[in-house]
This record gives sequence, C-alpha cells and structure tokens, in this order.
Amino acid sequence: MKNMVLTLSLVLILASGTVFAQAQQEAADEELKLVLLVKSLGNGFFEAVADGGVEAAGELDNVTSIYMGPSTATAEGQIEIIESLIAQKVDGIAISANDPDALVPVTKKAMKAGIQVISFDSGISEGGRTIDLAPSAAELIGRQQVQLIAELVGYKGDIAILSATSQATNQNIWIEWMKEEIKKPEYKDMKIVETVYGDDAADKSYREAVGLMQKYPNLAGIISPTTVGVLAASKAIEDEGMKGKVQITGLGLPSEMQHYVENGTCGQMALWNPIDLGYTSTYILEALVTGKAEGKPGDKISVGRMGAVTVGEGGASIMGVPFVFNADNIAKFAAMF
Ligand code: RAM
Repeated sequence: MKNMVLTLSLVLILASGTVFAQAQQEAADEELKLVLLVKSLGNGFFEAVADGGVEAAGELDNVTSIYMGPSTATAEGQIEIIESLIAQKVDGIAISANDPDALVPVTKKAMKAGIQVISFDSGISEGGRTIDLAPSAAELIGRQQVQLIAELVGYKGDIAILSATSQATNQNIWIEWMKEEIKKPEYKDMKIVETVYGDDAADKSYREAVGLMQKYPNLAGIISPTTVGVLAASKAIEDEGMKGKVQITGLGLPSEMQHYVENGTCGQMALWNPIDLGYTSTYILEALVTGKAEGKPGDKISVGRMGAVTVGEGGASIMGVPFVFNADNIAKFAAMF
C-alpha cells in the first residue's frame, strides 16, 4: 500500500495591495523509516538481523530498513541514538536493549513523539515498548544450555558462564533458567562456579575465558550464551591447549563457529535464525506504524514468510525453538547465517 502524503500549503502573498492566494498541492511518496537498533555494531549476529530487515523492507511497500547501533554494547550509546532518531522523526524503532530499564525514559519519549517502539532479542521493560519479540522462550533457551553442556561433560564437573554484558536482558533471564535447570537431580555432580562478562566484545570475552581456565584448573565446561562469547571462548580453549579438557557450548552463529564445531572444540551449540528475527521485527513495526495492528495481547500480526505472530500478555511474543548445531549439520546452516 502506497503511503501518499498530501501537502497542502496555502501561501498568502501581499503585493501592491493585492492578495493572491496560491494553493500548492503536492502529493509525495514518503518512505517509512524503520530502524533496527542493536546492542552494538561489529557483531555478526546483528549483521544477519540487519539482512532480515532489508529483506522485509523489500517485500513491504514504502519501507526503508535502517541498521544502527553504538560501537560498544552500552545503554548510554543506545540512548544517544534514540534521542537523535526522535529528532529525525523516524517512524519505528525495534531495539535489542543493553538494559531493560535504562532505556525506558527515552523510548517513552519516542512513543510520545509518535514513533512506534518494540524490543526484540533483548527486551525493554513493559511501558517502554509495545511488543517484545523473543526468538524463543527464555526458559527453553536457558534449560537447553545446561542440557547441552551436561552431555559434553558427562554430567559432572565445574561449569562457568561467560555472558555478554551484566545488564543484558536476554542473557540475564537465560542464566536464571540455567541456574534453575541445574538444580535437577541429574545434574547433582555439576556446579556453576561463576558467571563472568565479556560485554559482547571479542577481546574482553577472550580474556575472561582465559581467566576462567586459570582460576579453575578443574573447569569442565563453559556455557557462553552469546555469539561473541562462544566464539572467543572456543579460540581461548584452543590457544590455552585445553581442547578436550574444557568443553564449550552456547549460542553461536554457525558461520562464525563452523571451524570449532567441526573440529570438536565445541561439540554442540544452539541458536535461532537471526535473519528471521530482523525480518519479523520489521514486519511487526510496519504493521504498528500503518495501523494494521495495535500490538494488544491476542493480536495476530502477519509477518510475511514467517506466517503470523500472536501478541502475548504484556506484549511478549515468541518465535520458535532454537536449533541445535553439531559437526553433522553445521555446514548447511553456516551457509545461511
Ligand atoms: C549476541 C548478542 C545477542 C544474543 C546472541 C545469542 O550476539 O548478545 O543479544 O541474542 O548473542
């Protein structure tokens, strides 16, 4: 559907005592500007999200998908960008948040200015967005991470977690579920010894992984529920000569992890399709901006090739079940994302 904007300007010109009325009618196509604001730039996961946004924009009429993020994964960096997007009067922003609460005042300001705001991947608290699109149920993701490492370490030993930033909404909920899962009797010989934060920066994640191996000489495994962390930790394990001694699993991007999964450093890991996440977020934003949907609980929003998303209580919506990758199937997925 074309979004025609009619500009009618009436100019009154006073000249030599004569009044001229000049009506200027202008019909112009205006592209909807839908922004995908990610935790930080330089992260392959979010670059795949951006591809999904461009794909959706190509299918929807009059939509431009804009990809933005701060250079480091901080709430402050995102707030600055949102302030500038309000000034630019974009139409919608889908945010993977670096902090669930710190962004709320500025996203409320954006919504007041008529901008549609949703969160995806890493949520903003209720009140600071309409919909929060999660890739999968947090409980499922967290429990699955423990199951994956348990299989790799033979249900025994010390486990550490290498997370993203300490304020990341998504990793923090997943970790809560990991701590819940590990209470089950089958994990009685496993213990989570520490959670450290690599801030979704490759160098810090690498240093934190090395630090864990030095601090816990009996470390059996690392769970890293971030694509940046799991990649850095796999490299650290190999560099430290700990391949086979310290197991690693997490949420990894197949294209980045293929080498480590195929050579056995990372026996198995999980993830969902980030392209689908960016694609679906863009469809949802467009539906909200054009008034096709309100985003109320129970609403069913059509999301192109992904079918439909049903808005849950508090605006929470989920997409599916994470895939598990191993040496047998990783090549196929690595070609996609
Ligand atoms: C990193 C980010 C992102 C998360 C993935 C799994 O790229 O922290 O938020 O969903 O990992």
